[in-house]
Amino acid sequence: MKLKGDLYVVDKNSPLPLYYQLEEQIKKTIETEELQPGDALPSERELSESYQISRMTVRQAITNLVNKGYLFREKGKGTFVSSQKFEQNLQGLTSFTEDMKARNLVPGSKLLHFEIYPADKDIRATLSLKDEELIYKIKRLRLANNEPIAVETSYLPVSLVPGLTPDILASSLYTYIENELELTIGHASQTVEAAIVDAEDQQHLHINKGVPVLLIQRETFLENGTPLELVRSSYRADRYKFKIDIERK
Ligand code: 16G
Repeated sequence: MKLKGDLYVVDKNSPLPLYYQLEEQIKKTIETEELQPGDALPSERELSESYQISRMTVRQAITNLVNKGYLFREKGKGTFVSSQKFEQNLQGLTSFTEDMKARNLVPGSKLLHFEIYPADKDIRATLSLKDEELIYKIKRLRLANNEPIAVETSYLPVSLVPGLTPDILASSLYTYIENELELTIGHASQTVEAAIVDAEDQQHLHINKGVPVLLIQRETFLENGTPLELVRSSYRADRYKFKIDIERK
């Protein structure tokens, strides 16, 4: 990183903590694209010498920026600037495949679990199923240009979506539902909340222990109101953000 002139200065008399001042300066160099995605950050030692602050202060600033998704660390190599976060508009009922293609990224899926079993009480209630009706439980790791983005667990009634196979799930579920089964997906209700992933998903997503994710639950219905799917997904909060356009009526 080439920090220019006055950027080398932190104000030791300011009430703002030094780590925060450094954090803001590094953030500025990323936002103004002085530092580009993939660029290496100077070492902790170099930063501590240039700014005349302790390495602990530098480390604190860097850790905060890693946790906020601006930087990422690679063992033995250093700290680098992350790519921009993927932004998804919450207005449209789109599929993961459509979202990624719209950004010119190559969508990918890795099937982690595929099972057919009689729905338990909770899922039965959400999907308005009769007793003992069979459902699919599908867990997929979703990727963009081979980078893990989300872990997605979906429940769908077998009677509504017959013939689903691991092969089909390697590409788009919605394409199969709409093009092969000729069903019309109508609307969905979705919630987003912060959560901490379990150890298994943390490994799939390549994130550190304790790093928050965006937990999204979607209930999707066909045009005629029949419940189609219940999906719980953990999205990497360091790589993904959701956008909502709001209007004052
Ligand atoms: C999205 C949907 C999910 C749907 C999937 C189908 C969210 C939070 N979830 O990930 O409900 O099952 O797309 O994707 O947006 P596909 O057609 O690419 O398999």
